[in-house]
Amino acid sequence: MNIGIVCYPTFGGSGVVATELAKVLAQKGHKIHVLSYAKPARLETLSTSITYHEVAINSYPLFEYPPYALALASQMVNLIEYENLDLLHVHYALPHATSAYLAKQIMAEKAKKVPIVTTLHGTDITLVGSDPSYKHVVEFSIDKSDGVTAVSEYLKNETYNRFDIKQRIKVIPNFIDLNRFQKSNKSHFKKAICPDDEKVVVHVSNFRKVKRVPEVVTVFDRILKHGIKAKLLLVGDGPDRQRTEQQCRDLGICEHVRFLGKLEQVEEVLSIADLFLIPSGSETFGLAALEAMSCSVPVISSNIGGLPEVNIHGETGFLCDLDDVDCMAKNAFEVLTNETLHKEMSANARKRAELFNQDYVVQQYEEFYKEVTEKLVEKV
Ligand code: GMT
Repeated sequence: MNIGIVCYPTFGGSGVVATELAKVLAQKGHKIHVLSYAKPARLETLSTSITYHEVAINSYPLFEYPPYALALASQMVNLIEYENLDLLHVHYALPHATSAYLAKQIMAEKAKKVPIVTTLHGTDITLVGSDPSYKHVVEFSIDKSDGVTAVSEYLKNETYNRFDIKQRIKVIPNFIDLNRFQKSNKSHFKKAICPDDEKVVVHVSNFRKVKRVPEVVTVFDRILKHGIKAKLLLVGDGPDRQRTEQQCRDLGICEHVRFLGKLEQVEEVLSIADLFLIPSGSETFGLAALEAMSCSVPVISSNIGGLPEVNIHGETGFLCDLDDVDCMAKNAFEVLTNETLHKEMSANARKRAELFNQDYVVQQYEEFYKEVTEKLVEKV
């Protein structure tokens, strides 16, 4: 098929899922057109089957807020018309599903029907999308898509709870490249970071408030206070970074904490990890947890959102109530000191990650594309 994929270009989250999907679909022989306002972080490989299109947005003195959604819709029309798209798959409802609806209407005037698939990821439903300033438009645009998917059962239910949506929402979970995300020998890196063979605790996020990075540091501080020799590696960057750096200074633990910033090869850090912490306040899936699990790293997460669909309590790690740092610290101590438990959980984590194998999940997207396309043809 000739598929347009629309996404945000950001590190992590929906942008990563969309880009990885684009790459796998291209490998499977589809022609892919990726549309975004900047080149997505993981779209690094040169491929004859993937073309990247940047949304050009001109500023004008009148525009305090340049109308991105309109420029995007216009570019979608170009792609549908000149690249002869069979289907447009938008990731993150806001404003992508709305622009897609507009593009579809414009194309209908030109007597061309193109199905729109919208994948809901998270804050487009749980935070921004349900904000009164956007709600009606988001609701309408999701409902007008020809096919809607959500990355977890939790997100599907949340969407029905928060919006009046009649569309059937199909759950297609996020997926993982098991070859890329697997534990590999990084003994040089481990030696450089941990000369005394300390345990390695890792957190990866965009350091937004919702990720609760300061809680990661609080839990880590307790780990140190329990007498465990350990290092904390923080991957990513964002609004809470400075606050977290200050917290480390206040606690006097800076020498045990490394801020690694934004990294492409997260799997290299995960390869030396003994434990992954993700205490998020909201998480519709938790791709970062899945990436850790795929590298055989046990996970301690909050028991919220879609995280229990990924991390299984007592098997692949532990789930603790929101903000319960005592629970997280206690379980971290357990998993870092009980070798048998650690080994068992590491193996279970990898095994669970295998259920989210990209080969299997991407096939579900292909089948859904087919179903949605056939439904649209029947409507004619
Ligand atoms: O979590 C982020 O910072 C980005 C965000 C997004 O909407 O792009 O991620 C959401 O989508 C990811 C991919 O489907 C999920 O793994 C994350 O759990 C989800 N984030 C939240 O719900 C906060």
